[in-house]
Amino acid sequence: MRNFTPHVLVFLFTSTIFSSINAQVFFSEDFTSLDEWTLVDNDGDGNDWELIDFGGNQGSVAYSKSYDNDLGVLTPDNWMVSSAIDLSSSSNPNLFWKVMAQDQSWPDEYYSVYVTTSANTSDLQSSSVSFSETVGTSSGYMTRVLDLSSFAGESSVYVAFRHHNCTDMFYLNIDDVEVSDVSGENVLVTLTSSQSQSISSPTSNADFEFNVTSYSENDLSGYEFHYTIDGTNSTMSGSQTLGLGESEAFSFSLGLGDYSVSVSVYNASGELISETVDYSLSVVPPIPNFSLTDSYGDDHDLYEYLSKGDAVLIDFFASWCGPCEASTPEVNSVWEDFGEGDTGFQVMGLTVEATDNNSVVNNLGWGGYYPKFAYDITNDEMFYHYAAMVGAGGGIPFFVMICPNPDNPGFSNVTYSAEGWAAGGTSQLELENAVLDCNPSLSLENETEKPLVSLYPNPTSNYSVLEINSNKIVDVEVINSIGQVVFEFYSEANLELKSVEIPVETFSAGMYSVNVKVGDQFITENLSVIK
Ligand SMILES: [Ca+2]
Ligand SMILES: [Ca+2]
Repeated sequence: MRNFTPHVLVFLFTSTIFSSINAQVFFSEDFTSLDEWTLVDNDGDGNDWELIDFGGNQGSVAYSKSYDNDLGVLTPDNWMVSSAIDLSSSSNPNLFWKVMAQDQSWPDEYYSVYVTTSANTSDLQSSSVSFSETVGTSSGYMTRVLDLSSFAGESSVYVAFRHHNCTDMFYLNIDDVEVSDVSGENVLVTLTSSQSQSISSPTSNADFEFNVTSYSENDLSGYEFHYTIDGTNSTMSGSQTLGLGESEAFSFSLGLGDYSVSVSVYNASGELISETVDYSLSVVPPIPNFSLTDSYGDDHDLYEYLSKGDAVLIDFFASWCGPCEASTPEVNSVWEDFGEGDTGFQVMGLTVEATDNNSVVNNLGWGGYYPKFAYDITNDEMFYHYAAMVGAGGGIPFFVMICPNPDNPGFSNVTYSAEGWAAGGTSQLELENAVLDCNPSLSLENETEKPLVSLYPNPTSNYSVLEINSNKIVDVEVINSIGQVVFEFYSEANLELKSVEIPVETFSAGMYSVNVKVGDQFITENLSVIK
């Protein structure tokens, strides 16, 4: 399974488009449409270049697939050929573009770029100006440049991107294609590290790295990198001579906190040769806090649990995920055995599927009654944060257990993680042991303290489960506010524990009495239905 909700991967990286460069532009494409391109599905499988917006700073990008989560392995030969580009008034044209493999675990996409004066793919394929590479891993989009000076003065020039010679990876993404004249001294500054980084102890620092890339007509040297952190100016001198498209990295370290940073580059004569770029940078503890409302309407705050010494298991799932369905009842069993959140162990289920709303989450029917949370961007942020922290490959279900540091919750420890789940007891036992290792005051004996009757969730809008911890005869009636019986259940003495699902989805809003007769004992619970 490849990356399924890649929103945050790109979101973490900042980029600047080429239009900031002081140069004459002959062609500029940020892929809000494919109107300027002719697409050729040369392998004929019906899959071709398309647009996608991962929600990051790149906005919409062009992508071609070598693997599809529904179709499986693909062998693309997909062409994207530009409209005619008029370079008759150009003097030193260069082609720039940005490229990234979407899934860093499956990054070996191969592609070629061809440039010629014909839009025909066979002419393009034999063009004398071309570029090919296997993309590989990267921390965000990489800038590429191709010298088109041999086309200066031509009135119809075509640029083609071809995704081919690779299979079974994921998505090849292309963005910010530009053909422009390069003249004078220009540089582009990009942040190559994440805008938000975590540190392992309160006194550590995080490094922020910037790339200065030359788009200058001649080799560039003697430049200076200027940066301002919360109003304080500093300077670092460039130590290299940069040819066109070459980069030098500059970095500085910051401790815990949020910072306003701006960066710019000056040439040897003290003239500004870049855009001044502003960033909000932050250094966060390894366990960032989050506050979310669960699908039943209850509020949860991670640091509140950690501050009172609770171990917290986060279960990342999605409604379409079969292994998540298999893990849920076993995780639920551990949650119940350790007191359903009342005795020092919390479970929080966070979906990473953008279409999983409260209704989807409440109607999974997987037998999980621990708090679950409809999709929020926070879910994705936490998923990528913890997947990166423990080196997981991006699959689900994915579990992390946070063992509390009550005095400083941000520096609590992840003591257990699992990607995937071995159903049938193996993973369940591992999880139980991990809970006990983290919180030795907990005991599986908590199970025997389970109340005779419990009703959860309550309040509810969709369903509620009544559990009766007894092997006696059980008689259940649910009565509405005007005394009508709206649901009945009867069971002979048999099972030790009876679970009765109450069909709340058929009830209207209001208060209901759940009358339970267990043997000779009568118990009444109030059920609140919210619509
Ligand atoms: Ca774009
Ligand atoms: Ca194809």
